[in-house]
Amino acid sequence: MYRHAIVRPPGSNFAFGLTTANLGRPDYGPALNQHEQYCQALERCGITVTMLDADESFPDGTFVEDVAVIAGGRAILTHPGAPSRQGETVQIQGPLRRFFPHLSDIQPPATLEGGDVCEAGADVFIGISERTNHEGSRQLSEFLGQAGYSVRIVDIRAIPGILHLKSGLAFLGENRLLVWDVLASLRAFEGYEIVRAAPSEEYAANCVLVNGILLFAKGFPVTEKKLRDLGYNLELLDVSEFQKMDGGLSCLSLRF
Ligand code: CIR
Repeated sequence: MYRHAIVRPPGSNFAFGLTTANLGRPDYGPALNQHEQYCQALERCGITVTMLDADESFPDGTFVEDVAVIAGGRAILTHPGAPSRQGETVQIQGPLRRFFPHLSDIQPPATLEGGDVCEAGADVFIGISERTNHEGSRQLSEFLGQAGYSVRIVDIRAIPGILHLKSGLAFLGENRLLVWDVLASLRAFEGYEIVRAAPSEEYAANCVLVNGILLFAKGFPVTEKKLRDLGYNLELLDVSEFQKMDGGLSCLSLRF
């Protein structure tokens, strides 16, 4: 069960963040509204939401998931691979310390972003990506090992169009994963039941299971139906403005 989430609304310079999406410039008003809807959905899942102030110094700062990893009741600050995002870890320390007084941290030359970390029960998948390097995965594995997790590494650097591992992978509970087609047969996922996101609905793979409710992006009907047929209780959210900035449902909160 998750009880808390930390979120940060986008700042007015949100559109100046990093993106590869080619979907146009996000609109600030709708982005704020979608963020508000997202927070309300978390609350309906039984979560107490800690809302930080928007931070104009970091246009990508709304994607709080990338700056820390929380697992097994402990938290570790990351060291983002995107230089423009490295300062975000300073901004999140205070709020995180209120819940986790003893914060660990990933040390350079390691890079790691939380979007590359997918907890799946007793396993944690760590993606090696443009943002997370081997040293980052090694340091995080050590931290997770102490908490009793077993780590599986997934190298996604050759997969076109994927930013973070969780852009293409979500844990659906019950030993089940939702993945992009191109990831479906990777050895790292052996032993898991695989549900494939429909081709051309890749963005839908970034969904989040929160206390029995699957927060799922609006506009991906084929994958949505697959999941409903499997018995999931879906809550649809419009995150189109965040998609324009390569972000999605998981990126917008730190959950614990
Ligand atoms: C970035 O490129 O860093 C942001 N514009 C998007 C980060 C999305 N985060 C995530 O997938 N965990």
